[in-house]
Amino acid sequence: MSPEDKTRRNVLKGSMLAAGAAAAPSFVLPALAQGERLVPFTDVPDSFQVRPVQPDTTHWQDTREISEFVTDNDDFYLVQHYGQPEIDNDTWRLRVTGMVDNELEFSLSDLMNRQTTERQIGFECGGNSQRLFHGLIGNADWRGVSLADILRQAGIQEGAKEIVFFGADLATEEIRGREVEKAFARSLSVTDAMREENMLAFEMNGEPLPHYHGKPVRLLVPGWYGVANVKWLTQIHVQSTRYMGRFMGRDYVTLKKENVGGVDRWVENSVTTMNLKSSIIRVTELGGRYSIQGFVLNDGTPLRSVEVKIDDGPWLTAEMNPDNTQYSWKLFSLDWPNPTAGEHTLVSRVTDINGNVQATQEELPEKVSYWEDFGQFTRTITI
Ligand SMILES: Nc1nc2c(c(=O)[nH]1)N[C@H]1C(S)=C(S)[C@@H](COP(=O)(O)O)O[C@H]1N2
Ligand SMILES: [Mo]
Repeated sequence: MSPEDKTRRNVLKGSMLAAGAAAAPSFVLPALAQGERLVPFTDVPDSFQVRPVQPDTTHWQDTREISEFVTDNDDFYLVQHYGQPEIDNDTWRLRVTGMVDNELEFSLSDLMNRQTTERQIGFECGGNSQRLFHGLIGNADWRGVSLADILRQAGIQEGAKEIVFFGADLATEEIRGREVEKAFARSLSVTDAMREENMLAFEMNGEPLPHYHGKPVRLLVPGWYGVANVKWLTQIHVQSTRYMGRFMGRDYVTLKKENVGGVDRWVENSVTTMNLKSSIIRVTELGGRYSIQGFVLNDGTPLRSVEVKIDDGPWLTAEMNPDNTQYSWKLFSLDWPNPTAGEHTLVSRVTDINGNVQATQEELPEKVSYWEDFGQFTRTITI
């Protein structure tokens, strides 16, 4: 879709909303109502651009333009490391192999004929960052089947530890001077894989899973960074050893300083559950009324509060969008009456019910890799 199309569509969304009702609730992030405008952030450089969706490339959102609780399939960010493989839904099969009592094979209709569940799941790439204004993000309604049911049907054998999920996308990687063909793959421990929330999804927002999002079936691990959600899934393999692939052991690996039993050590971890994070994404103005809006992502732990600080003022409690669900993204907004003209700083922080507070940038552990960028994000804006 060209940027022009996208703009036109947003205009359409806006005018539909304005025609529909003046009573659009302020806590949803609605498309801009008539007369409403986005207040420009001064931290977004002119060079920041959202490219249209193109084959095999990464796509991110302009988070200032998030206008729906559920992200359109075409707007939902895209990341794929080995390109986007062509798959024929009719000949596609999913196999379950390895340490199981019954090896299984499913066609797409086999899966669609099982009991299905629907779940809202929002996630971001583990490499999402302030540099992209957190645009590697999306929130959708997914339908699919329970992963745990399939694993129970296969019968995981004693001694099994890890479950590997292979995609159909392959690439030749040079590893220690040798060229080898590898598939994209990620693994979960048996315990993590058996969580009842995990699903094998074949529908996104009521449509068959789109090609770019991993058709016909992808894994979804609610509460985890996007890399766990293996697209173009073809094989689930149960084994007794750790799976050591690029996306478990070399990439999506955070290197940070941690206290290990009294000793400061540089520690590497594969990215897993999403850290507690909020970010302000847009400020709108309508007839002199200002509203500050943003999102939260985390591992699904219920939240206690989201607060916003304007300049050096107190932390103010934001209003949560009533559409939020446990694994969706969580949108919030705060009315900002009568801001003074000039430059302002805005920052948000989220606290969960266990009292964990989103860290400031300074409180984050010393970190080398850019994975897991979840510190408080200070924005600047001119009124
Ligand atoms: N088969 C396969 N699955 C994959 C990937 C990939 O490269 N190949 N990328 C992962 C990463 S890093 C992310 S962030 C999410 C992105 O999912 P989306 O493109 O549908 O937003 O897919 C994950 N699943
Ligand atoms: Mo990612």
